[in-house]
Amino acid sequence: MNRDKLIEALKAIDVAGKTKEELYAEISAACMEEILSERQKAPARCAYYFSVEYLMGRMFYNNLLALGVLDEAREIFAKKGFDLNAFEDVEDAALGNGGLGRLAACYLDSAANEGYPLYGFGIRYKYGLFRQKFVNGEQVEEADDWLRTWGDPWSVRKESEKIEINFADMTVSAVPYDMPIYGKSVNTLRLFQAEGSPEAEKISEYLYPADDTEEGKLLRIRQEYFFSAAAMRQIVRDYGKKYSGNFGGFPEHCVFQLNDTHAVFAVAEFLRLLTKEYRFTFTYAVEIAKKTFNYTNHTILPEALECWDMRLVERILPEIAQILKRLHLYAKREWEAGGCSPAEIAEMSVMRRGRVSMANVAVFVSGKVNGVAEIHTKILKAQLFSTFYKHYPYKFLNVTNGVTPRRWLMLCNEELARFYDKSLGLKWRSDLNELREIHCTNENNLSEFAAIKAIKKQQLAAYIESKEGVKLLPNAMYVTQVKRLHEYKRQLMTAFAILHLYFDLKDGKLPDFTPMVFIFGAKAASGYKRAKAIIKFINDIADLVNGDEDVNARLQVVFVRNYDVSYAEKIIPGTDVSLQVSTAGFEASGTGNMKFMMNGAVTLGTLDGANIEIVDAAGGWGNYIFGAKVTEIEKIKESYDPSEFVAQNLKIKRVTDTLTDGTFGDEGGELKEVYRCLFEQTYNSPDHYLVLYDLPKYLEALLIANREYQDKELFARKQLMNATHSAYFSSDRAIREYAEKIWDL
Ligand code: 26Q
Repeated sequence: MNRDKLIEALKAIDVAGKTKEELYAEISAACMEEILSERQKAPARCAYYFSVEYLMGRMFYNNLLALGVLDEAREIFAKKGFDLNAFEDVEDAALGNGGLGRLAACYLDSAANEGYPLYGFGIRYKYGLFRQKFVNGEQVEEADDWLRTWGDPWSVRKESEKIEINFADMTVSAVPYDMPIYGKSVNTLRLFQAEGSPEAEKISEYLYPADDTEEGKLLRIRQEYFFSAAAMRQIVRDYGKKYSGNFGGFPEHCVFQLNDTHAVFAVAEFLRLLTKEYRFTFTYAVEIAKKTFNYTNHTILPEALECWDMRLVERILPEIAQILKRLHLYAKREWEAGGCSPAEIAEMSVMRRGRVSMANVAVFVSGKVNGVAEIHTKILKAQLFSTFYKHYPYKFLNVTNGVTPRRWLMLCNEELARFYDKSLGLKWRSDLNELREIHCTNENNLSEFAAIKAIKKQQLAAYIESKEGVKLLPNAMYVTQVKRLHEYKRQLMTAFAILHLYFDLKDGKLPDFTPMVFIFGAKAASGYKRAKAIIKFINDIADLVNGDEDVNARLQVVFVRNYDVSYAEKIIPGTDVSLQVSTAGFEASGTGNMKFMMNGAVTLGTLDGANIEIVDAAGGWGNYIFGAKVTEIEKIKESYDPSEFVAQNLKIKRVTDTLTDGTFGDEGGELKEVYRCLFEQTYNSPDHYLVLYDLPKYLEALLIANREYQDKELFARKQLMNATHSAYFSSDRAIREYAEKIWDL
């Protein structure tokens, strides 16, 4: 990359008479020209990342930062009278739902930054994750036509490299769009678009807006096969040509990472290609596959484990169905020979009761299987994959997630980054461990940090006022829960805690209460009724609280619309307390928790997922931990009876009663349904996620934090402790672990 040339090109851009859309296209094109001029020799060994989701967000600022021209470009255009912040209106590339999709994006960023050859494959959805509106407090989804206004200047269509994908009932062209990922190495994210007929185009039309399985969906199977097969054919054909069909060396040159089971059809396609097109034996093909594939698990929720009906697979992919059946028998034979019991074989089997378990295929064929936080990996070994673990202990390892400090610190919190520059020089930018040199007891550091936090809170308040029309209380603590809406994440428990505080404040019971603002952001899967009811409930609570003159100078609730990557970039730096309150054992890792930590928010949460490691790294002193632990849950459930619990605790009863006593409108009976789910035996286990059980301890933790917040210096110290001990949660560290322990790059 020729930086001087790029700067000259930027200077030469004339702003007069141009719309911001035109300028966006022109500036992006100038950057792309430099990025694409980079010629790199093909590396001897490459890693390929298979993910059905990439939540990239906006690429503009990220790319200018990576190119090292962001500050200068701001100046150049300011002089011309154009503010580059105008591009904050550019739509996110939201080709993902949440954690798993954003993780893929962070990993691409870090791999390029660290100089590892990592190539991503996925789907170029015409419509990304829906845009969320509220109508009377209820979520309404709108199509995310992300290409309409701003186009996609960061990708290049590769018409000539299109690949034909065959289904039993149609043939589809997979047209690649390549997005360069710029860093020490320039890698590529290749997204395939389905073309050919109106039927074909449907395959890449929509991202599935659920972050758990919807059963038996033909279109989902088509999507998964479509992109995995396109990627696999390209890789296998390129290799076959280069090494004249000698696949013995394939595992030395290629390594595959499956981002959850969503691309497991790539395994079947690989076996199909090697046996049908290259005429190798099935055994040979499987043995090559075993040296090449790896699998990351992101969830233990049973409803999110993909098990496809074999009749569906047979109908549209007969050859693939055949391959899966052969693999089933192949694995069975291996296990019989290895002395596994029939029960163990049934447990691990590829097919059961007419369904194919994508997770079992993935574990069987993978050299390495990893969980995404220490505790999650332990649960994989002890529960979900215990039989596999017994027979293949060497396959399993942990790689705790990470987030990219470029987007989640340097870009979203320039003020904090500049404070670090001033204190440490620039070396922390390539190694966050340097941040430990910042002394958290030094008064100067504390007051500078507190001033930065105050600025980020003001900026956030101004932004929320402009977007939502709500003026946040200026001198309050900002307490935030932003993530997908899921019962296990327990936004409902936060809602109950707020109501509890509300009633206490009304009753004059909290005399020393520091004003608190609760900020929510969350999308619910469009078919997930209970999650939608919880959104409505929180919006109704917001109306009640914010409209009540008795309390609204001390308590405020705002649920922002359409929470996405760009909104996160504003909310996270402006937060004091990060809520991470999932039921222990259910949140595989969480990654929002890491972004908050990096920006100096304290965590108030349960010992679940990566929270455990965050508290370890920052020191327990800096955070507020409460609630049932993973090791306690089973025992608690033996005797837990939510009705009895509430009968013993009338203040909690007052709160849960609001679901049914007419405090809020409930024409469709959705709140009643939430109520029944907490108390009635008809649900296999009432209050399955222990919302009520953990609520008293949650309140206690909130009130301790509220009291300690009055000591400004103490709280700033806790926050700075978190920020300066977040190096471990950089995706640079995580990607190095993948590269060393799994990919051998
Ligand atoms: C599967 C089949 C059909 C339709 C949808 C799906 C589907 C889609 C998305 C299933 C799961 C997902 C996404 C899961 C996810 O985001 N998991 C999160 O991954 C993060 C990164 O590892 C973790 O930090 C979170 O704890 C985990 O919830």
